[in-house]
Amino acid sequence: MARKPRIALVMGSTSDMPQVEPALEILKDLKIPYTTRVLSAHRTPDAVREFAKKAHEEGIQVIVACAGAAAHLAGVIASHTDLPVIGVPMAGTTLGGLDALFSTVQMPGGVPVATMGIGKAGTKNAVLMAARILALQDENLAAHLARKREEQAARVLELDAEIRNSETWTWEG
Ligand code: RP5
Repeated sequence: MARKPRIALVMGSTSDMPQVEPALEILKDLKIPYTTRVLSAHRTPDAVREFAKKAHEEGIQVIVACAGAAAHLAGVIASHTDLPVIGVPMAGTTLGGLDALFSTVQMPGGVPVATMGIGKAGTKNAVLMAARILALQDENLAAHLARKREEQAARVLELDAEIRNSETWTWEG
């Protein structure tokens, strides 16, 4: 039976897709049902409002909002809902995402947006942060996240061992 999405990812434009897509694999791996929308604070303001107002009653628990340029998406969503909103500044403009970072991170007091780093890494961390929020009330998910963190550490140590044994990266003269 299909489960209701617990996380909603919203992108300001389809041009943001390449920076969002890698994070979807993380959610699938963690078995967290999600939904994705393309909505723009500037181009479709009414649809953004409607989405944000209905998200909670539709079962969404965390919203990840990814937008570039003069990125108001996360802030506008946060102004219409009490759900946790995580903003991800998208790269791709002539300012390389710094514009979106400043637009997303500098919220006025009273309307919180948890802002991640720019681009793909930011989107990955946004869904991991969303998963950690859900894991506070979901023991299986908490265990899954802990396992993933251990696997990641093991992989780095494996690479470290490879480097230490390689003639390129270690030279004793
Ligand atoms: C933002 O403007 C979008 O999130 C995107 O990052 C940026 C450019 O959008 P397009 O002109 O490529 O549709 O709203």
